[in-house]
Amino acid sequence: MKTYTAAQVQAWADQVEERGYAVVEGVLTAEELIFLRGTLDHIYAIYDPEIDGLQRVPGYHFSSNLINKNPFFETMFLRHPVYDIARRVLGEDCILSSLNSFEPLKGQGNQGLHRDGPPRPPEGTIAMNSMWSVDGMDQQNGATRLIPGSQHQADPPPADEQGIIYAEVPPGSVVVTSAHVLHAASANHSGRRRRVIHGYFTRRGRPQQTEQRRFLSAQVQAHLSPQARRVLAIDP
Ligand SMILES: O=C(O)CCC(=O)C(=O)O
Repeated sequence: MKTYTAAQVQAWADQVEERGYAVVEGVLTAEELIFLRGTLDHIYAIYDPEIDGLQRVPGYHFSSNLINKNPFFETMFLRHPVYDIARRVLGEDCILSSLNSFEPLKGQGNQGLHRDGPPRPPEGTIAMNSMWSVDGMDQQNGATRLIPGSQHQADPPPADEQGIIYAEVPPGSVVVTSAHVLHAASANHSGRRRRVIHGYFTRRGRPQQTEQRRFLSAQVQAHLSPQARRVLAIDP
């Protein structure tokens, strides 16, 4: 695993605050990408909204509650430098709100621009997404698009999408976004695979999208590390 200096981590955190996003390449190794491609396809195939809390999204492969599905996910969200960036942006005691994965299928995925929550309140950024790209993203397979700087405003999305950029990244990269920046998945024109894992972090004390203590099995909870328990807000 690559290590980064505190100054580099701070520079990414500053990018999230100032322009709404940062890109960290090379977070997942080639071996991990092979493992994740097989594992996610299995997880998509057996997804059960009754067990995992969120409805499947039509036109997408989808799974929520990933930590319950494979031990790999019990530590992935704590990985350097992504968790370190989350702590800089949201505070040392920030928590994981949810760990989901989705993939727009061919011809699908053209989401409208949105914020993952309210416009940024006066106290600052309250949540941050980390999008772990398993296949790489470009404009043909549905890359995330966003309007840099829009986290500083509360305006609705502009109809002409003026100022949009596409987060085109190689496999293994993580795109970190402020929850308050206007962004969306785009249409997967090519049908090429576009699996992404969404690790959504928020400030401690805010509700989790997946209430981890409720949705993680007793078996999984029993062998989580103390650090993972803390970041998943398992204990009151
Ligand atoms: O995967 C992406 O490109 C963004 C997904 C997203 O914004 C959402 O599902 O709300």
